[in-house]
Amino acid sequence: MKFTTITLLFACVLNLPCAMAQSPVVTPGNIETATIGQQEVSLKTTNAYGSVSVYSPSIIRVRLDKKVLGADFSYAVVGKAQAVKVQISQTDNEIDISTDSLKAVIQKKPFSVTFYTIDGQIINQDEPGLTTSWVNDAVTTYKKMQEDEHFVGLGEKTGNLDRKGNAYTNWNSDVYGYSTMADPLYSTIPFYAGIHHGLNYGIFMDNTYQSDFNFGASNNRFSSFGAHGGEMNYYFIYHKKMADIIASYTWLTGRMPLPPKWALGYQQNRYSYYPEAEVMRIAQTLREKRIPADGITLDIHYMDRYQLFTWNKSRFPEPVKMTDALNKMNLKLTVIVDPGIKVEKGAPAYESGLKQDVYIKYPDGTPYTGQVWPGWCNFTDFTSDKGRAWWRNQVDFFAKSGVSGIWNDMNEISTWGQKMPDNVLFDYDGHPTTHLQAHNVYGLEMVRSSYEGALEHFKERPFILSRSGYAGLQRYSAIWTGDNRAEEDHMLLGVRLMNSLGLSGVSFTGMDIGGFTGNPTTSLYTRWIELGAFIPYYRNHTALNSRAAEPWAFGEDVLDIARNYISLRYQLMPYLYSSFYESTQNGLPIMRSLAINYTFDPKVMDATYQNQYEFGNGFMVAPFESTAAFGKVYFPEGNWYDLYTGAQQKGAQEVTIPLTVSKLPVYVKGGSIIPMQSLTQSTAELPTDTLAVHVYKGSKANHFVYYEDDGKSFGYQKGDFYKRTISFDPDKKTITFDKAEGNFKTNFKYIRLMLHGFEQSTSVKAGNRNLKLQDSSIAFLGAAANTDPQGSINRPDSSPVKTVTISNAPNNIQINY
Ligand code: NBV
Repeated sequence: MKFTTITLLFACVLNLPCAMAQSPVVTPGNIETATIGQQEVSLKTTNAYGSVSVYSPSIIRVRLDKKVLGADFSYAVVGKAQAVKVQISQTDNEIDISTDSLKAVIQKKPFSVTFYTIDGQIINQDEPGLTTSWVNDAVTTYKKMQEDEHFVGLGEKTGNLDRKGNAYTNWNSDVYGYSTMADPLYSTIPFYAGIHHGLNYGIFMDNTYQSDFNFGASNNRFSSFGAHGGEMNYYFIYHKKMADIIASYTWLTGRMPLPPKWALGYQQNRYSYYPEAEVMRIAQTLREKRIPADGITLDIHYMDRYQLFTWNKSRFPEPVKMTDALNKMNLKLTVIVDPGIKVEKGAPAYESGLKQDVYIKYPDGTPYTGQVWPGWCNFTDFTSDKGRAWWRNQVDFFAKSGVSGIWNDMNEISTWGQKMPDNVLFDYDGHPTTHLQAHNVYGLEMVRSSYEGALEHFKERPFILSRSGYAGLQRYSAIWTGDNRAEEDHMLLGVRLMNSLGLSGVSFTGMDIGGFTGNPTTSLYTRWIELGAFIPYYRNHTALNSRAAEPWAFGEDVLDIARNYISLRYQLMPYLYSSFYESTQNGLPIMRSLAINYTFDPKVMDATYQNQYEFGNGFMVAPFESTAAFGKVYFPEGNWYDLYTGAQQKGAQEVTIPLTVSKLPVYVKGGSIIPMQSLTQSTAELPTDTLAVHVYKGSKANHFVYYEDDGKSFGYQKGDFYKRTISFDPDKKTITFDKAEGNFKTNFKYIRLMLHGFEQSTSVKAGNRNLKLQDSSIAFLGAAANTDPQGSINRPDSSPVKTVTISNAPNNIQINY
């Protein structure tokens, strides 16, 4: 042993081939110098440069590179480092960095980092033997796998909710009809959370190169994250609660802006509705059949030979007239855009892009030309100011046509699923780079351009939808899960994809209801459209050659059921819109994996229950294959109510339930406050002036922030909103309506209290008046079934309630029961 070392050293001194120096794996080695600042430690190690800095009391950032750290630049991070009270001290062996909520200990020889709680529990630590290392340009950080550690997140990833035992790659890809195990899919969100010993933490690696994550995939030693180039740059987030980790992550990468209310309504798509007469037929049928709806979407056939910023004049001779007619029916039009600009001499968009030099190029200065719909195309460099400005101007074309939403497709960047050359150059906002670094942010920067263009040119709040993206995409766009299949397990996979996106900061998510490729069975379609009522973006879409998938395409029975659930969605609009508002404030998703509120309950990681989710703070949805006759549901702690019958269920129980195709299992958490309105056919239609406030008796105090505004303008940013907190306190036996904030005049003059589970109560006290409670019942699916002249196959269940109507006074109302 000794002999070998001496020989090696000797060889190195003599400048002979030196095995140690040539190790293909380079680690940082020992810390040689450490410069300690206010809240940052800059490091020089044997083989690397680094910095460990406090970003907020709960976020510590680690950067490492083999060369001197470059300029700080990110497409994802918008939160600015806060001035924080930090204590930094060092000994010969380590440097300690402490905030009020966490502590990082940097070991000097060799460099490695461990994160602790303030009371000294290890939250996360570098794997001591592996730490961070480079293989050529690829950098990876290895974390010690903690005993019984589980992992969630990473955005749009297939597989189980619990990522343990699997590895994933991020390289945005066009994956037509992907399998339920495919990886990667369309978007990249390098953020995940680890859970062990009653602790949870988040790690966001901000690196846009192809990246890899390994959560103990065929290894029993570590979890790891790394990228094929660039520096190691990660943010470590610690809070006691998962919800706060998501709040910190979305503070860092931004939150969803308040969408227009119409985007929360039902959207009818297909690839493709044309010509205009067909679009109007769909619109009229929705209204005639009393299927509430807010939007119709046009796919690629609206364009002239797939050329962007054109209308096919024979199919759509008068687009403005059409959008006017649709708008009069309270239906908004969303149109698709792809990034590829057809190379065609004389075509206005192509020529102006060329003149303004906005296309991505090869190193020899010629534009990169790839094939998509229109044939050979050039592609805008959305990572340049110039490219984005050009695109923003083009968006005026849609504003002038009366379009309300922009659907960004193929933005992975997809060139017919072919590999795009590595040597295509991008501006990367003044940090010129190749396709290798820019690929994963192309979609993000495209939707940024569409969003900013729409802000400039649309009169009202725009709706932007994307297929691809990178961390932070929620600032500009909703996302849907691409070309799924009309298969049972794909429907359930879609739920997990959206739950995972929600855990990763993206709240506004959807999937193609009914499946994009293939044809769903009648029962699958039925279950899927029911589920859609409990999905943030409710989009029915199908491929070019599949059979019709409008709610009336599967017969009268299915139409009834679809109408029931879409109508329920519209009655829930006050609850849903308030939940969206909440998400704009704290980043919490609308679809919440049980890992958010019941993080440490081991049942949540059990694959049997991994598809269950909360919808907002009050509902729990249990999706099952449409073919199953029975299903197992896990009820977490607390008490639960069957939405339809009001039947009560104690929490912390696994229960087998019978299933019917006509009903989606939905439960309400005890303590929930759920505002509802009368049925409307679109979000633009005014409901009656009574807001139904459902309160479900539970043993824990709860509150709900009710939010209302005009649903379309930016007035809310100047105070034109109506916001009030409604609280339920089981100890004091009170339901309190706080004073409303904001200048918006609420639509609701009355509040109808709907009390569930309050069997013993006969009256309430509002101010000093005693009011008698009426015994009543509510059928959540009934209202729609009753409007069906054929009668419904779905015998509406009903749930017993105690009700009383009070005036919606703008001051404090206190009610005792
Ligand atoms: O534009 C056509 C389709 C679209 O309907 C679908 O939703 C996208 O995911 N698009 C993909 C292009 C490729 C279809 C084979």
